Amino acid sequence: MSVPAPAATQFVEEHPIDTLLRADRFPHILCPACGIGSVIHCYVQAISESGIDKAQHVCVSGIGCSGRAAGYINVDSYHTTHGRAVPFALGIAVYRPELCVTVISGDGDLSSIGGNHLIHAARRNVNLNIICINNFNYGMTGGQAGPTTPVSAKSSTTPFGSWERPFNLPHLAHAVGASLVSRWTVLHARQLKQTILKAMHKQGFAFIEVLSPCPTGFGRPNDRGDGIEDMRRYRQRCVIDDEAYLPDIDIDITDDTSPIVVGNFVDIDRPPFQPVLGAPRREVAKVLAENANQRTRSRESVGHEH
Ligand SMILES: Cc1ncc(C[n+]2csc(CCOP(=O)(O)OP(=O)(O)O)c2C)c(N)n1
Ligand code: SF4
Ligand SMILES: [Mg+2]
Repeated sequence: MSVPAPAATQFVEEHPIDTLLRADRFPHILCPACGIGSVIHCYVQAISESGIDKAQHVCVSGIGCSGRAAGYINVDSYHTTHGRAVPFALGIAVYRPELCVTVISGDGDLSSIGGNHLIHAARRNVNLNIICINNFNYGMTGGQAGPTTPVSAKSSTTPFGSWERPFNLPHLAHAVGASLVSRWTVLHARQLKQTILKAMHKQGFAFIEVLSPCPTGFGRPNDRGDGIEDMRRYRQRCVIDDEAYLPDIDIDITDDTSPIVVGNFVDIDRPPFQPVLGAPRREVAKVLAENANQRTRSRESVGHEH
Protein backbone atom coordinates (compact mmCIF):
# COMPACT_ATOMS: atom_id res chain seq x y z
CA MET A 1 0.00 0.00 0.00
CA SER A 2 1.46 3.34 -0.96
CA VAL A 3 1.75 5.99 1.72
CA PRO A 4 0.53 9.44 0.63
CA ALA A 5 3.28 12.02 0.43
CA PRO A 6 3.18 14.54 3.28
CA ALA A 7 1.84 17.96 2.42
CA ALA A 8 4.60 20.43 1.77
CA THR A 9 5.83 21.92 5.04
CA GLN A 10 4.85 25.53 5.44
CA PHE A 11 7.03 27.91 7.36
CA VAL A 12 5.45 30.92 8.97
CA GLU A 13 7.24 33.93 10.34
CA GLU A 14 5.26 34.05 13.55
CA HIS A 15 2.93 31.92 15.65
CA PRO A 16 -0.71 33.13 15.55
CA ILE A 17 -0.57 34.14 19.20
CA ASP A 18 2.85 35.81 19.03
CA THR A 19 1.28 39.22 18.64
CA LEU A 20 -0.59 38.70 21.92
CA LEU A 21 2.59 38.18 23.95
CA ARG A 22 5.16 40.78 24.92
CA ALA A 23 8.20 38.85 23.74
CA ASP A 24 10.43 41.77 24.64
CA ARG A 25 9.74 40.91 28.31
CA PHE A 26 11.22 37.41 27.89
CA PRO A 27 12.93 35.48 29.38
CA HIS A 28 10.08 35.26 31.85
CA ILE A 29 10.51 34.75 35.61
CA LEU A 30 8.58 31.48 35.89
CA CYS A 31 10.27 28.31 37.22
CA PRO A 32 10.49 25.19 35.02
CA ALA A 33 7.17 23.24 35.09
CA CYS A 34 5.27 26.11 36.71
CA GLY A 35 1.65 26.07 35.53
CA ILE A 36 1.21 29.83 35.06
CA GLY A 37 2.48 29.82 31.46
CA SER A 38 -0.27 27.36 30.48
CA VAL A 39 -2.92 29.69 31.90
CA ILE A 40 -1.47 32.62 29.96
CA HIS A 41 -1.57 30.48 26.83
CA CYS A 42 -5.24 29.60 27.34
CA TYR A 43 -6.13 33.25 27.94
CA VAL A 44 -4.39 34.57 24.81
CA GLN A 45 -5.86 31.70 22.79
CA ALA A 46 -9.30 32.76 24.03
CA ILE A 47 -8.58 36.38 23.08
CA SER A 48 -7.64 35.32 19.56
CA GLU A 49 -10.84 33.25 19.20
CA SER A 50 -13.15 35.70 20.97
CA GLY A 51 -14.07 37.80 17.95
CA ILE A 52 -13.63 40.79 20.25
CA ASP A 53 -11.18 43.35 18.96
CA LYS A 54 -7.79 43.14 20.67
CA ALA A 55 -8.10 46.81 21.59
CA GLN A 56 -11.23 45.99 23.64
CA HIS A 57 -9.45 43.44 25.86
CA VAL A 58 -7.95 44.58 29.16
CA CYS A 59 -5.93 42.37 31.51
CA VAL A 60 -5.35 43.26 35.16
CA SER A 61 -3.13 41.45 37.67
CA GLY A 62 -2.10 41.96 41.28
CA ILE A 63 1.25 40.94 42.75
CA GLY A 64 2.73 37.44 42.79
CA CYS A 65 4.12 34.99 40.23
CA SER A 66 0.58 34.72 38.82
CA GLY A 67 0.36 38.50 38.99
CA ARG A 68 3.14 38.70 36.43
CA ALA A 69 0.72 37.47 33.78
CA ALA A 70 -0.55 40.91 32.78
CA GLY A 71 3.01 42.02 32.07
CA TYR A 72 3.51 39.31 29.44
CA ILE A 73 0.25 39.81 27.58
CA ASN A 74 0.14 42.29 24.75
CA VAL A 75 -3.22 43.94 25.34
CA ASP A 76 -3.85 46.96 27.55
CA SER A 77 -2.63 45.43 30.79
CA TYR A 78 -2.12 46.58 34.35
CA HIS A 79 0.16 45.20 37.04
CA THR A 80 -1.46 46.67 40.14
CA THR A 81 -0.72 46.50 43.87
CA HIS A 82 -1.10 43.35 45.96
CA GLY A 83 -4.77 42.41 46.42
CA ARG A 84 -6.08 45.36 44.41
CA ALA A 85 -6.52 43.84 40.96
CA VAL A 86 -10.30 43.49 41.41
CA PRO A 87 -11.08 47.08 42.49
CA PHE A 88 -8.76 48.37 39.78
CA ALA A 89 -10.55 46.23 37.18
CA LEU A 90 -13.94 47.22 38.62
CA GLY A 91 -13.14 50.87 37.93
CA ILE A 92 -12.32 50.08 34.31
CA ALA A 93 -15.36 47.82 33.80
CA VAL A 94 -17.81 50.31 35.29
CA TYR A 95 -16.48 53.36 33.50
CA ARG A 96 -15.90 51.62 30.14
CA PRO A 97 -18.60 48.89 30.00
CA GLU A 98 -17.81 48.16 26.35
CA LEU A 99 -14.42 46.66 27.35
CA CYS A 100 -13.77 42.98 28.10
CA VAL A 101 -11.89 43.11 31.41
CA THR A 102 -10.09 40.02 32.74
CA VAL A 103 -8.23 39.69 36.03
CA ILE A 104 -5.48 37.05 36.19
CA SER A 105 -3.97 36.68 39.63
CA GLY A 106 -3.02 34.26 42.37
CA ASP A 107 -4.96 32.54 45.12
CA GLY A 108 -3.17 34.68 47.71
CA ASP A 109 -3.65 37.94 45.88
CA LEU A 110 -7.36 37.34 45.19
CA SER A 111 -8.57 35.47 48.26
CA SER A 112 -6.22 36.61 51.04
CA ILE A 113 -5.28 40.30 50.95
CA GLY A 114 -7.80 40.85 48.12
CA GLY A 115 -10.56 38.66 49.58
CA ASN A 116 -12.87 41.47 50.55
CA HIS A 117 -12.72 43.03 47.10
CA LEU A 118 -13.44 39.64 45.54
CA ILE A 119 -16.59 38.92 47.53
CA HIS A 120 -18.06 42.39 47.06
CA ALA A 121 -17.39 42.48 43.32
CA ALA A 122 -19.13 39.08 43.05
CA ARG A 123 -22.02 40.27 45.23
CA ARG A 124 -22.49 43.26 42.93
CA ASN A 125 -22.10 41.07 39.82
CA VAL A 126 -19.50 43.37 38.28
CA ASN A 127 -18.87 42.45 34.65
CA LEU A 128 -15.42 40.90 35.15
CA ASN A 129 -13.68 37.65 34.24
CA ILE A 130 -11.57 36.45 37.15
CA ILE A 131 -8.95 33.77 36.47
CA CYS A 132 -7.61 32.70 39.87
CA ILE A 133 -4.44 30.61 39.62
CA ASN A 134 -4.51 28.41 42.71
CA ASN A 135 -1.15 26.86 43.54
CA PHE A 136 -2.02 26.50 47.24
CA ASN A 137 0.62 28.93 48.46
CA TYR A 138 2.31 32.31 48.13
CA GLY A 139 4.77 31.18 45.49
CA MET A 140 6.58 34.42 44.80
CA THR A 141 7.55 35.28 48.37
CA GLY A 142 8.97 31.90 49.38
CA GLY A 143 6.14 29.41 49.70
CA GLN A 144 4.18 30.68 52.69
CA ALA A 145 0.81 29.19 53.61
CA GLY A 146 -2.29 31.12 52.56
CA PRO A 147 -6.06 30.72 52.64
CA THR A 148 -6.04 27.92 50.05
CA THR A 149 -3.27 25.83 51.63
CA PRO A 150 -4.76 22.39 52.32
CA VAL A 151 -4.88 20.96 55.82
CA SER A 152 -1.59 19.17 56.66
CA ALA A 153 0.33 20.76 53.76
CA LYS A 154 3.82 21.94 54.65
CA SER A 155 5.01 25.41 53.79
CA SER A 156 7.71 27.80 54.95
CA THR A 157 5.29 29.12 57.61
CA THR A 158 3.74 25.73 58.47
CA PRO A 159 6.78 23.40 58.62
CA PHE A 160 4.76 20.80 60.56
CA GLY A 161 1.72 21.05 58.32
CA SER A 162 -1.12 23.56 58.10
CA TRP A 163 -4.00 23.10 60.52
CA GLU A 164 -6.28 25.80 59.09
CA ARG A 165 -9.37 25.05 57.07
CA PRO A 166 -8.78 26.32 53.50
CA PHE A 167 -11.23 28.12 51.25
CA ASN A 168 -13.22 26.11 48.76
CA LEU A 169 -13.08 28.89 46.16
CA PRO A 170 -15.88 27.81 43.77
CA HIS A 171 -18.23 27.38 46.72
CA LEU A 172 -17.23 30.79 48.07
CA ALA A 173 -17.70 32.50 44.68
CA HIS A 174 -21.12 30.95 44.22
CA ALA A 175 -22.26 31.79 47.74
CA VAL A 176 -21.43 35.47 47.31
CA GLY A 177 -23.16 35.86 43.97
CA ALA A 178 -20.89 35.06 40.99
CA SER A 179 -22.82 34.43 37.76
CA LEU A 180 -20.36 31.92 36.31
CA VAL A 181 -18.23 29.59 38.43
CA SER A 182 -15.80 26.96 37.15
CA ARG A 183 -12.78 25.01 38.26
CA TRP A 184 -10.19 23.47 35.94
CA THR A 185 -6.53 22.53 36.18
CA VAL A 186 -3.74 23.48 33.79
CA LEU A 187 -4.08 19.96 32.38
CA HIS A 188 -7.57 20.89 31.11
CA ALA A 189 -6.26 23.40 28.58
CA ARG A 190 -9.15 23.06 26.13
CA GLN A 191 -11.89 23.24 28.72
CA LEU A 192 -10.16 26.17 30.38
CA LYS A 193 -9.90 28.09 27.12
CA GLN A 194 -13.59 27.38 26.37
CA THR A 195 -14.64 28.59 29.81
CA ILE A 196 -12.58 31.78 29.45
CA LEU A 197 -14.24 32.35 26.07
CA LYS A 198 -17.65 31.88 27.64
CA ALA A 199 -16.78 34.34 30.40
CA MET A 200 -15.65 36.90 27.84
CA HIS A 201 -19.10 36.87 26.27
CA LYS A 202 -21.02 36.78 29.52
CA GLN A 203 -22.32 39.86 31.30
CA GLY A 204 -21.59 39.56 34.99
CA PHE A 205 -19.03 38.22 37.43
CA ALA A 206 -17.26 35.08 36.18
CA PHE A 207 -14.94 33.23 38.54
CA ILE A 208 -12.63 30.56 37.14
CA GLU A 209 -10.31 28.72 39.51
CA VAL A 210 -7.33 27.03 37.86
CA LEU A 211 -5.33 24.52 39.88
CA SER A 212 -1.71 24.92 38.92
CA PRO A 213 1.59 23.29 39.92
CA CYS A 214 4.10 25.33 41.90
CA PRO A 215 6.98 22.86 42.10
CA THR A 216 9.20 25.39 43.87
CA GLY A 217 6.98 26.79 46.61
CA PHE A 218 4.46 24.01 47.20
CA GLY A 219 5.89 20.93 45.49
CA ARG A 220 9.26 20.86 47.25
CA PRO A 221 8.17 20.97 50.93
CA ASN A 222 5.37 18.51 50.24
CA ASP A 223 7.45 16.01 48.24
CA ARG A 224 5.16 16.44 45.26
CA GLY A 225 7.88 15.78 42.69
CA ASP A 226 8.13 18.04 39.67
CA GLY A 227 5.30 19.73 37.78
CA ILE A 228 4.85 16.70 35.54
CA GLU A 229 3.98 14.62 38.63
CA ASP A 230 1.24 17.12 39.39
CA MET A 231 -0.09 16.78 35.85
CA ARG A 232 -0.18 12.98 36.32
CA ARG A 233 -2.10 13.45 39.56
CA TYR A 234 -4.59 15.76 37.84
CA ARG A 235 -5.11 13.12 35.18
CA GLN A 236 -5.69 10.38 37.72
CA ARG A 237 -7.75 12.31 40.22
CA CYS A 238 -9.87 14.85 38.31
CA VAL A 239 -13.54 14.11 37.84
CA ILE A 240 -15.62 16.43 35.66
CA ASP A 241 -18.97 17.05 37.32
CA ASP A 242 -20.85 20.17 36.27
CA GLU A 243 -23.64 19.31 38.73
CA ALA A 244 -21.34 18.92 41.73
CA TYR A 245 -22.65 20.02 45.10
CA LEU A 246 -20.19 22.85 45.74
CA PRO A 247 -19.85 22.56 49.55
CA ASP A 248 -18.45 19.07 48.92
CA ILE A 249 -15.63 19.91 46.49
CA ASP A 250 -12.84 20.65 48.95
CA ILE A 251 -9.45 19.30 47.88
CA ASP A 252 -7.73 16.72 50.06
CA ILE A 253 -4.00 16.52 49.42
CA THR A 254 -3.44 13.89 52.08
CA ASP A 255 -5.20 11.30 49.95
CA ASP A 256 -3.98 10.98 46.37
CA THR A 257 -6.82 8.62 45.59
CA SER A 258 -9.52 11.17 46.46
CA PRO A 259 -11.21 12.94 43.54
CA ILE A 260 -10.55 16.53 42.51
CA VAL A 261 -13.87 17.77 41.16
CA VAL A 262 -13.65 20.13 38.19
CA GLY A 263 -16.24 21.53 35.79
CA ASN A 264 -18.50 24.42 34.84
CA PHE A 265 -20.58 24.55 38.00
CA VAL A 266 -22.66 27.70 37.80
CA ASP A 267 -23.96 29.70 34.84
CA ILE A 268 -26.82 32.04 35.68
CA ASP A 269 -28.02 35.34 34.29
CA ARG A 270 -28.66 38.38 36.39
CA PRO A 271 -28.08 42.04 35.57
CA PRO A 272 -24.47 43.18 35.90
CA PHE A 273 -23.48 46.03 38.18
CA GLN A 274 -24.17 49.34 36.49
CA PRO A 275 -24.29 52.31 38.81
CA VAL A 276 -27.00 54.64 37.57
CA LEU A 277 -24.89 57.72 38.05
CA GLY A 278 -26.68 61.03 37.96
CA ALA A 279 -30.19 59.56 37.66
CA PRO A 280 -33.02 60.95 39.85
CA ARG A 281 -33.20 59.15 43.22
CA ARG A 282 -36.54 57.44 42.59
CA GLU A 283 -35.28 55.99 39.29
CA VAL A 284 -32.19 54.59 41.00
CA ALA A 285 -34.28 52.86 43.66
CA LYS A 286 -36.51 51.32 40.98
CA VAL A 287 -33.54 49.89 39.05
CA LEU A 288 -31.96 48.49 42.20
CA ALA A 289 -35.22 46.83 43.26
CA GLU A 290 -35.61 45.22 39.82
CA ASN A 291 -32.06 43.90 39.97
CA ALA A 292 -32.58 42.43 43.43
CA ASN A 293 -35.72 40.57 42.29
CA GLN A 294 -33.98 39.28 39.22
CA ARG A 295 -31.19 37.95 41.40
CA THR A 296 -33.52 36.01 43.66
CA ARG A 297 -35.16 34.36 40.68
CA SER A 298 -31.78 33.36 39.19
CA ARG A 299 -30.71 31.83 42.50
CA GLU A 300 -33.88 29.76 42.72
CA SER A 301 -33.37 28.43 39.21
CA VAL A 302 -29.99 26.85 40.07
CA GLY A 303 -30.94 25.32 43.41
CA HIS A 304 -29.31 21.92 43.91
CA GLU A 305 -31.24 19.10 45.51
CA HIS A 306 -29.12 17.28 48.05
C1 LIG B 1 0.86 44.95 50.63
C2 LIG B 1 1.77 43.78 50.32
N1 LIG B 1 1.86 42.76 51.20
C3 LIG B 1 2.63 41.71 50.92
C4 LIG B 1 3.36 41.68 49.77
C5 LIG B 1 4.27 40.51 49.51
N2 LIG B 1 3.73 39.59 48.52
C6 LIG B 1 4.02 39.69 47.21
S1 LIG B 1 3.35 38.48 46.28
C7 LIG B 1 2.64 37.78 47.66
C8 LIG B 1 1.84 36.51 47.61
C9 LIG B 1 1.44 36.09 46.25
O1 LIG B 1 0.76 34.88 46.33
P1 LIG B 1 -0.25 34.46 45.20
O2 LIG B 1 -1.20 35.54 44.91
O3 LIG B 1 -0.84 33.16 45.58
O4 LIG B 1 0.66 34.34 43.89
P2 LIG B 1 1.73 33.23 43.45
O5 LIG B 1 3.07 33.86 43.67
O6 LIG B 1 1.52 32.01 44.29
O7 LIG B 1 1.41 32.98 42.02
C10 LIG B 1 2.92 38.51 48.82
C11 LIG B 1 2.47 38.14 50.18
C12 LIG B 1 3.24 42.77 48.87
N3 LIG B 1 3.88 42.78 47.68
N4 LIG B 1 2.43 43.78 49.16
S1 SF4 C 1 7.57 29.94 42.68
FE1 SF4 C 1 5.92 28.57 42.05
S2 SF4 C 1 4.33 29.92 41.17
FE2 SF4 C 1 6.26 31.09 41.25
S3 SF4 C 1 7.20 30.80 39.22
FE3 SF4 C 1 8.07 29.25 40.61
S4 SF4 C 1 6.78 27.43 40.31
FE4 SF4 C 1 5.65 29.19 39.48
MG1 LIG D 1 -0.40 31.27 44.93
